[in-house]
Amino acid sequence: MNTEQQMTAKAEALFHKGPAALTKEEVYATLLAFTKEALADAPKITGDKKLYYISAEFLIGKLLSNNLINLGIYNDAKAFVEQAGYTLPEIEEIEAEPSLGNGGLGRLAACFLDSIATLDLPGDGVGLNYHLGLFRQQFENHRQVEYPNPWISSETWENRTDVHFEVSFKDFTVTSSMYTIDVAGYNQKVNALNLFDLDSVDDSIVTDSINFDKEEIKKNLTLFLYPDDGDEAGRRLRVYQQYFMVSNAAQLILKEMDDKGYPIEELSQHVVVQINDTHPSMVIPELIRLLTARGMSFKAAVKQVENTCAYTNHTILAEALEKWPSQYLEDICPQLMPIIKQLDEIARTRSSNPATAIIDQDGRVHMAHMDIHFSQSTNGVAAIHTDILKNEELHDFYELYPERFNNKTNGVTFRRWLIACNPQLTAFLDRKIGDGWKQNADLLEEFESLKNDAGVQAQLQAIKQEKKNELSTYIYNHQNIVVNPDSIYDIQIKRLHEYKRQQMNALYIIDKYLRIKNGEIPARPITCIFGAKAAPAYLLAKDIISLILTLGDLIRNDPEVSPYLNVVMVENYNVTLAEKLIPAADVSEQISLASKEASGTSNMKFMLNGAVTLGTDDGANVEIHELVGDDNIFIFGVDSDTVINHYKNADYSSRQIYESDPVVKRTVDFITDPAMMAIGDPEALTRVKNDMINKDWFMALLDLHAYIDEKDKCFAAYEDRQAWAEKMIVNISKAGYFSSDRTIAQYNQDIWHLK
Ligand code: NTF
Repeated sequence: MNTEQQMTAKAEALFHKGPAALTKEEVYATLLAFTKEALADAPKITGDKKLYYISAEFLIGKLLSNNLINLGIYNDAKAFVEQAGYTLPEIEEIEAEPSLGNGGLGRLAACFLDSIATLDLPGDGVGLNYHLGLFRQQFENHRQVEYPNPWISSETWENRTDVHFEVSFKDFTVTSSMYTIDVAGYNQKVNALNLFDLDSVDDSIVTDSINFDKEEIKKNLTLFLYPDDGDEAGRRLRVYQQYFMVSNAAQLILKEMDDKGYPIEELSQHVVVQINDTHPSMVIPELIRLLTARGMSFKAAVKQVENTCAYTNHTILAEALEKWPSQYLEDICPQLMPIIKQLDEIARTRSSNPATAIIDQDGRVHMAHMDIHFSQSTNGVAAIHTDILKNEELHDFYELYPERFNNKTNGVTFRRWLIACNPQLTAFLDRKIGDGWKQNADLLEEFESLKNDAGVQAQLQAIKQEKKNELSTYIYNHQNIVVNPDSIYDIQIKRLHEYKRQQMNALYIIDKYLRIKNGEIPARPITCIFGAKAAPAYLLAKDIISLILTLGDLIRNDPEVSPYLNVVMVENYNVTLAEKLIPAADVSEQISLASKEASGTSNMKFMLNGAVTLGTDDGANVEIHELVGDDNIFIFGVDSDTVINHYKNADYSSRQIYESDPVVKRTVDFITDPAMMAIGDPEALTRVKNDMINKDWFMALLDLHAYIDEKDKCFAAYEDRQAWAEKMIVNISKAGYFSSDRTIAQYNQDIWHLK
């Protein structure tokens, strides 16, 4: 039997009917069952040394296509589905997207698992099985409203295992359960994503909103990713989650050492732990605690753990660098405090600089400091970010441990971000340059030699058009908004944060709107598309969403402007939506305030799909800029040194710019124009405007002029269709560097040393 026939047989066994009689749901259930069995039968990746990638987030997205591709049975499944009278995209609609992450950090972890397996490296993810994950976003009256997002059903990729551990909190002990999702590499071998949970967690304590009793730990521990930390109970719940995660991880590591017969004295020979940002940092004292409980001396345990762990920093934003009051730890996991105090003492013997202490004078435990002192490696996620860590944010640590600092520029898996989400472009590349690029992304470079080929240009543009049409249809079907497929698609998709400056994009739109009102008609219609969730407790971020939604409504209802300008915010932005948006983009908005975006990863996905970047010299944009050259990217704004100096000198005044620059003034003032206030939320609009004038902490007004000019230049360049196609080709051909296979090979070479 060939694979397609086996799928048919599976359907017959499950539903006692032939393919033609199957419902969509039955087709999905058949493929799920078939693929899960194939995963279970696939060889596990093994080796003498194993990686544990611990992360609070794994934003894995839907898994069906990804697994079919990596198992090499995509075409068989496609044939089976078509035999049943459906298309694969229709069947994929049925799968719920796992809600286990929030943004780039979680999506990076998912790309990494894919590449680790693809490179045949033994490495499992360890995290939590959030029942409701990140909230589902809905727009009501031009505001974001949050709802619970249940995603686990009987039809799931998860397998319950018989692995359980006891985790003791101060006042009670719980027993965990481990669920496993198989992670297939492109070589058809598998690693695992291990997600820990608690059987007593009770979804029913959450009803229609995302509020719940934060004190009832046994019932709420794994309900939500990042429970609202606006209050103390929420912050404590995060510590409960973190300790639960790392204690399970540490116990799993030691159990697997035991199972393989390795003595714990050889921990660092057989295990490497990658700490993904500071959420899993307590794995350091927890491992030390467990090793000493098994008889190892404290000194030896510290040495083993220090040699085993590595830490990745993903942000320089101070508020994201976790510092927990020691009282929280005393109240939740008091067994760690004596260890952390001893680590603090050791750290103080290594450096007398109080800035590198683990416990500060206010009794707060600095998680990143513990990571850097007690691990082998600290890495940033793009060249400029690592430089800023070394020279600014973590400079004192860099002086202490220069050899520990290294850069690992992020990457993305091309299996999901090209092969799965853009089959048209994939097939085209295969025809033009062969399919070797799927194994070796650097081979995409060969595409560049075709950049002046008029036929290639035309076909590439036709593919882009097809993806734009698909997106337009999707938006119409889901949000009832008409998007003109002949317009330029200008897309900004990422978490809503002031430093990412969606508000600056909104100011551009206002300026454009006012100019169109004034008779300045753009050469071609423009569609500005946003996708973003704001943290529920982040008021200003939610206000910015409100501003964008209001603008969209205003413009669509203005017949003078709507033929030329459209503003769409897609609801409930997630991985599935990103897979539809990115292939359809003409312009990729990457406009963070220089120095603030550690890397960004959507910039890489857009580039790979032939969009041109409009951005600041920040994060990985800097490396994209170097690779594609000035002609194939649109860069604007002040550089990171200027920004850093403004912060040091505290000399930035947005009010000064607002008062002295008439363009800025009229744009900002329009936020509370009567026409806006009449349809939007007046309080939200007023808060955004006041913040821009009085604070503007991320300097949107400073870069506004440069942004407007560069964006207009970019849209004008789009009109030279041939030159634009060349830019698309150069971007695609230079994207190979941003394959997460490259990133993972570097982690392995420099840090992990597996195989
Ligand atoms: C994010 N960090 C950064 O903001 C992005 O620039 C980067 O691309 C991703 O990490 C992945 O490295 C975070 O989400 C966090 F949590 F660190 F703030």
